[in-house]
Amino acid sequence: ILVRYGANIPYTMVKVDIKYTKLFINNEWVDSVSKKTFPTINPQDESVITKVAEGDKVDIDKAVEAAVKAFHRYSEWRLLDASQRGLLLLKLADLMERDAKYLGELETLDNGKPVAQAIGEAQWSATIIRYYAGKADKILGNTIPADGEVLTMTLKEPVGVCGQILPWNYPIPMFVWKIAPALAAGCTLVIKPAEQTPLTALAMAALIKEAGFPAGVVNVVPGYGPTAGAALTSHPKVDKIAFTGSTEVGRIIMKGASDVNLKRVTLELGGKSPLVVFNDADVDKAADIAHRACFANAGQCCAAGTRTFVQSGIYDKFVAKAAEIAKKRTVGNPWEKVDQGPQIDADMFNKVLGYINAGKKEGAKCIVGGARMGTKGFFIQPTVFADVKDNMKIAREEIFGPVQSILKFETFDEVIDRANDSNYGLAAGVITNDVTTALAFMRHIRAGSVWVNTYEVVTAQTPFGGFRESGIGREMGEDGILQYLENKTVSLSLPKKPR
Ligand code: TXE
Repeated sequence: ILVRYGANIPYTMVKVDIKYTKLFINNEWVDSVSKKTFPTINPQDESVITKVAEGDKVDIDKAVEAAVKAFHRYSEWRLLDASQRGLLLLKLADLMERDAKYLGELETLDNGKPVAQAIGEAQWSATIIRYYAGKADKILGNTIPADGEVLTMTLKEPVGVCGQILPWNYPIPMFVWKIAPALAAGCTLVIKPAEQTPLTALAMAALIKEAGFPAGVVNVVPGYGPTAGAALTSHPKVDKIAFTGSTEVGRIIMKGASDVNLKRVTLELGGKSPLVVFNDADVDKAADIAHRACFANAGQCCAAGTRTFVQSGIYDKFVAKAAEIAKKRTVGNPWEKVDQGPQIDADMFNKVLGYINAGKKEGAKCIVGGARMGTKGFFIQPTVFADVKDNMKIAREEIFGPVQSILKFETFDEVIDRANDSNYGLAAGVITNDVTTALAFMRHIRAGSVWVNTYEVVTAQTPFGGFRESGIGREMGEDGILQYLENKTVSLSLPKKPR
């Protein structure tokens, strides 16, 4: 597929070579058993990019079988020294960096995000692999001074065969968040990428093979949620399921994971995160942080700060500034230097426009945007609503699009109550120059990540995940690898143990 970089990036034609469209099972590229395929759509112009093998239950069975075999106690993978697992991950990180431009371009084609951002995400993802590569041989158990004549220790062991179901909003980072800690821990994997964005997951599979991971350690089966995803979730030989996506499907996953066995479950789900701006903040800086918190990745971000609470003393000034910034946001061809590309697909496009209409109907003041952009592709104008009330749909439900809701507040306790009045609890931000306010905020807010005078600081080293219906468990950092480990307690009889 030929695409053209635009005027603001050196003007070249690039050929985005689509090398992999089959299932990746046991280090081989195979058709689905049914021979069925499904189209993946370019959100920029709604054209079919290519067709990809469509995995279903039988293909998931084959992939799980490969992963079970690769997890056998005498398998090549299980007999590797932990440090060697780390080296394989380091090699994978190098290959990702080598191919970051290609991976980013492939992502822009499939997902529609601006190409510079997509390439940056591939490069950032390599740093996450390196973090977990370093952890592979630093997984430590304890020795415990247990009562009685015993010597007791704990062994941290891989959970086993893991199913990992991915979303489409950050396909490369989400792939890496899932595989890196799991492989460092020594698990084997079956991954189902989102049906909207299967291409980079397959390109990553090719790099995993090139890096030298033994057959069956990583398997990638594209397909749909209710078929391939459900089969993976309820497979009796899968020990753990990790999922990122909607809260609605998160509930289905939890149920499925307890159908035939009792899988370990980690869920990273939706959010409706508050960003609270106090009177003492610098309005220009605050409006800028709030804008990026909300509109990054076309608003398709689970941690997006979508409820902007602004204290009454600076409310009018803030609203004017927020509108000014949103109007300047560049939206369009993702191969050019733009801030925002299209939404991912027709469903999400219609869903977001539906929320915008609901906002207007319920009486919020639409001060910027409020409509689609152009006539082709899933582009939506950056949209700002002021005077939003807590009970409006746009203040309660996850929109997952470029829509900012600004709400006014008077006092600290009032805003904490209102910010916490949500089923979600993924993230929150506060902008203030008063350290006491910041400290009190971070204590009282119910969210997995809290950012003070900044937003969306997410790194390999820091745990990420949600309170309440935003999820279960944490990814990244030390917590991330613990989710892929069992803790085995071993006690040895030790007569006459000195105490
Ligand atoms: O998510 P789904 P969708 C939120 C966001 C968005 C909404 C819907 O609010 O508007 O979810 O998006 C697989 N068994 N987020 O429909 O359906 C599916 O194939 C097993 C937040 O895209 O949850 C895909 O691989 N798997 C979010 C993955 O689940 C199933 C990122 C996510 O799809 C399944 C994306 C089933 N029954 C959307 N049904 C975040 N937390 O970052 C679907 N899937």
